[in-house]
Amino acid sequence: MTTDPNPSDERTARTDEQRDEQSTDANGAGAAEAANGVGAAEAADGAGAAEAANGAEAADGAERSDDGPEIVDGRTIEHLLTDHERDIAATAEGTDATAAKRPSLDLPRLELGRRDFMKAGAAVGAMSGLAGCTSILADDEGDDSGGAAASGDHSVAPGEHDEYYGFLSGGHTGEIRVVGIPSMRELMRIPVFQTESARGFGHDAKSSAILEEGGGYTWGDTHHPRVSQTDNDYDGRWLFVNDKANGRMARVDLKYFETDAITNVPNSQAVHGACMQLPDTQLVFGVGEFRVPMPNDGRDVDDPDAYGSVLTAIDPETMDVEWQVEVDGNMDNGDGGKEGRWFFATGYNSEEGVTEGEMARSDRDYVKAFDIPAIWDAVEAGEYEEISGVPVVDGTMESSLNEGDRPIVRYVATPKSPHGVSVTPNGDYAIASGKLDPSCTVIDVEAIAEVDDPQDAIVGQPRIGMGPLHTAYDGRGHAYTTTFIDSEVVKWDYEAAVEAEAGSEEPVVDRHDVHYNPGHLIASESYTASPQGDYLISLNKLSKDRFLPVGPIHPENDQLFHIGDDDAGLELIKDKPSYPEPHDASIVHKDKIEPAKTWDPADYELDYVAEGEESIERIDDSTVEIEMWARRNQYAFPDVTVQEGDEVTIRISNVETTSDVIHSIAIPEYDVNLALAPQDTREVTFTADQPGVYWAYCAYFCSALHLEMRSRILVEPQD
Ligand code: CUK
Ligand code: CUA
Repeated sequence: MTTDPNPSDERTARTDEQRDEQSTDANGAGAAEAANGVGAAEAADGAGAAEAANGAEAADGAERSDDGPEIVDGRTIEHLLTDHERDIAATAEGTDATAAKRPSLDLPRLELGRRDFMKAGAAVGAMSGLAGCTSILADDEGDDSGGAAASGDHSVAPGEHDEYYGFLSGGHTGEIRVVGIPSMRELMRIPVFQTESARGFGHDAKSSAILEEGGGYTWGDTHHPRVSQTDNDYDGRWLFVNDKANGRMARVDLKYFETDAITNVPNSQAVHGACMQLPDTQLVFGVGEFRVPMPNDGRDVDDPDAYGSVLTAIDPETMDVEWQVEVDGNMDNGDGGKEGRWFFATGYNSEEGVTEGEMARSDRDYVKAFDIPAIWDAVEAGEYEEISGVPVVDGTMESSLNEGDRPIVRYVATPKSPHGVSVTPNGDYAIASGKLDPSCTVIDVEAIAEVDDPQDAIVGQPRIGMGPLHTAYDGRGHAYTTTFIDSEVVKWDYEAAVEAEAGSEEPVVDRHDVHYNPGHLIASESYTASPQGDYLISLNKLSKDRFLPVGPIHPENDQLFHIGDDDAGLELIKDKPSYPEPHDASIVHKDKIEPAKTWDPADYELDYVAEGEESIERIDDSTVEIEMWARRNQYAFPDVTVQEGDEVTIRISNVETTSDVIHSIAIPEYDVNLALAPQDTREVTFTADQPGVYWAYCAYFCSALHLEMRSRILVEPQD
């Protein structure tokens, strides 16, 4: 850790200067404006006027509308968002995107640079529809939208292995996808919150119980897959992922690439951010998003003031909820400091509204810095209320626990609705992305504990572009931020941002168009203390015209960049269409994951059924237990006879020891379907309520006699 134990006076002093400068704006309204004051700062130091000279409007460039602060030429973020929505609508309604790429002759702004075009486009309504689709014009670096050759060879030949595992969330498919990087080949899918038949998830007793104990929902919305760490490096043990929809946290065992626990988080809807206390995964955090009554049992249904949202701390071993902290406002994303003390969460809706208009009214929201040891102290001192069986500590602004010299939550005001937050690899800074503000906010992690006013921990506020969402790192001092509205990945130097004036674009060293409208991005091992700094994936929400059309629901576009050569800059290597919809990813070097080749029966709670140990036992009038095995190309029993109405339990082992020889047992009309990796044992129970003959068969193509691998289930009618 290289964090300076004494926060630099210089930084603090300069921040004060910046704030003073910002508050010289006549329209300033105290701290809220100062935190938000990128536009104001530009106007004050004359840069705004210089910029305005390029655009359509000049002297009134600093004019504010009721919609909020001016961003570009008198237009507010609301205007630009409206333009962006229109752009998306035009594409969706069949406007030929290729035609749109052909510059029309009556658009004299074509020779303008890309950013000038942005401004001109915003000022002139006719062009504004294209504002979100910046790649339609050649940029300074030339048109690389066809996938220009990047320096070096990043191909992976047939039969060769990739360098990295990429773990992508699957959004509302409820799953995790595993891809190889740099090939972007999809290697596996891991069902998490949904039933899935190829892997039999939610079909056998064990995975059904996981889903049932996890609340019994049939779907989830995975956003943030994070791999466990030891000493700030991936240990390859687990992957944790949130369910934004039903407020849950799941754990995936990376020995078997299988979900092994789901925790249904109480007092919370929409567990959004997911990450952990570092350096050693001491806790897993779920960041509560939607505010609800606590407990949500019918009380206070129409009293939004009484709603709350919580940060939830989960023990990674037991997956039990340890405690929760209630805070003001919505929360959004989160990330842990590298040193174990601080956890950061962004938020929106400090207004605590319930409509879109109410939620985006205020010019500032907060990054909340949670002091984890102080929270533990409060829990151990009994300073909590137990709600739904969980200790809930009061971390709201008025809480007595936030008075005194060791507040449990520090509220750092940042511009309007910050979205992503991530801590730099050296642990020095937490960087929050503005979403509805063009800046990122650099917070000095060490200073959080020292400053009287949390605002003073803000040491940089570079202007990044329109709609900054998420930030990743290369380990060489660069941050890479996606801009949703500009459709770019912006590379910037975060130490330079600390040196620069607030609102300065100077820290930006490179920017590259992406296609289109990126959400998260991830660089290899970016969430550790030592990112590899070679690859980066931009997870783009829209693909528009990039692939063969496949009907009205488009794939997303995950674009792979090589970022290892600072002279060459960001080099686009490939587009990969993605089924909806990855939000976030973790990229882990292949040497840090050790997947099992076959099951170790010691890892499974059920007794293995070896050849010769098979049995069919009638327990009572209506209960039958079958223990059997599968191997090429047969089951232990060619047929099994039961009586109509019997409750039948089948425990079955795949006795193969050869890796990749997978069997399954599927029983038509009884909704049974178990997948069995070598040495695996699974169990299923069903009620044989339909008399008849049912061919149990193996659904995995396991050998030349795979189709013959069958067994008859004879259900005799009751007379
Ligand atoms: S969120 Cu989806 S793009 Cu859930 Cu991390 Cu930002
Ligand atoms: Cu076993 Cu097919």
